[in-house]
Amino acid sequence: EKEAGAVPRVGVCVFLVKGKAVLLGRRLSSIGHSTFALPGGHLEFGESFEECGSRELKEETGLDIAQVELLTVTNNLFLEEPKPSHYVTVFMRAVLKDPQQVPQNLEPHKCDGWDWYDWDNLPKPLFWPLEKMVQDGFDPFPIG
Ligand code: 8DG
Ligand code: MG
Ligand code: MG
Repeated sequence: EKEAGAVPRVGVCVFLVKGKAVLLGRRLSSIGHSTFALPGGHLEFGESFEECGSRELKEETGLDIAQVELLTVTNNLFLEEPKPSHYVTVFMRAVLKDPQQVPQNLEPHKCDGWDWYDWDNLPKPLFWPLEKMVQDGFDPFPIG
């Protein structure tokens, strides 16, 4: 299925890891509504992946992140959505700059709230691109 004039967009999202937990929030955006997803958003013109991940984290959660590293990229088709979309999604990993800093829900129209979830006890339902990674055995944690 082709949409006239539609193009793939680049999403950048972040596995913000703390011990064995990651930060997730329930989406209120139309794509993936009410599913748990990583913080992240659209790559802006001229940005690096690291800059985009840091900016989106700040905008969405108020958190300052460090050690922002590229993990993997997936190709995600949302062709059945009211507005069919195609995202090349870049997954980064990062840690908190200040381990004491607490997430704030700065975009309450887009997210129900942020919380830490143990990787072995993730909430359901996950946003499907993330669910697929989990099913495939993807592990966002650093070795050791
Ligand atoms: P922006 O205006 O702040 O740039 O955009 P946003 O409203 O924050 O965008 P988003 O939907 O949160 O993220 C952009 C796209 O990235 C999203 O529509 C689809 C793709 N994406 C995935 N997996 C994930 C994920 O786990 N979290 C987020 N936030 N986006 C994801 O494929
Ligand atoms: Mg955003
Ligand atoms: Mg977002």
